[in-house]
Amino acid sequence: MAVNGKVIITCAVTGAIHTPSMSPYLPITPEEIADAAIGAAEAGAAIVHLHARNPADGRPDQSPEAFRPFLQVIKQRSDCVVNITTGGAPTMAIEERVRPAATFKPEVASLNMGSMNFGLYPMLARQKESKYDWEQPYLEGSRERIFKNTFADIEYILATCAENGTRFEIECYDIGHLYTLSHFAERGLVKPPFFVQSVFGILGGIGPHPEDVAHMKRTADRLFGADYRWSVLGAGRNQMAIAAMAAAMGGNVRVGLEDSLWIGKGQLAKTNAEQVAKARQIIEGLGFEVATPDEARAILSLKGGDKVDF
Ligand code: KMH
Ligand code: ZN
Repeated sequence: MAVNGKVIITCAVTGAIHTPSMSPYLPITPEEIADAAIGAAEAGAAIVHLHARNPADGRPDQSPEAFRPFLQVIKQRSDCVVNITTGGAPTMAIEERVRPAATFKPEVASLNMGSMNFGLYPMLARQKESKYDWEQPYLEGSRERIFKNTFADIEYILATCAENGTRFEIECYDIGHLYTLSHFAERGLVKPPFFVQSVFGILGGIGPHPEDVAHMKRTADRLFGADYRWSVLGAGRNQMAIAAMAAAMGGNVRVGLEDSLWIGKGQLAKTNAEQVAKARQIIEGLGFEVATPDEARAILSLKGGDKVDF
């Protein structure tokens, strides 16, 4: 799976899962998001996966205006591949979610392959105080919220982004999502090589057990053969174990504070770059090399960093 022994590290620097009270190191402002992305790229990430937040209170913000300032800085200071979320946050409508990718036409955008429960509320138990009033209802509300990605939603994102030459980080949180990808591939709406980001350990999706990782790969191998590039992300404390498992099996790896705030047991990561460096150590320890941005572009058939609209 790792093409010529090159492993693509994606770093997801802030996301919409964690809230500011959980870690003082979570990037919030455009400056913090740009610095985090550039630091991650310097540490070895070929791709940065980006969300935006309202700088006043850290709330997920999917307006193109919130993305523009850090996209421009990242482009000036790094040649890494920029991947813009279309997941946004589970509280947002699909039209709002797709707007930044439609506006800026990045090389990669995320594409979530199924509707699901997305339980964030257990994290409330660890949080003594909330810095901002939106945090508690946001986390608590995940008990009854669906992260909605219907067939029509997926078609809408594909139709909006595909004409821009944007390709997809196809987020699969369960085995059924691989079959949904297969359905869209049969209809010719997604083209190989598929960049499958399999997600382990979200409450509502597949678990983080080695059997789960093996079953995900086995099923993707059967459905897509040589037509896909496999990447994994482990949520929370499973992050590095899942990365190590998948890298040993020839997979690519995603890390970053979107997926885990930790660098060790009970130890908050101070930067995204720290997690990238740790993933890099694992990859190189296994005898592989990390892919450069241009190697990632070749492996994933991307259009090139000069063909984006920011
Ligand atoms: N937060 C990850 C588990 C997206 O941005 O489209 C999934 C994600 C979704 O990255
Ligand atoms: Zn994301």
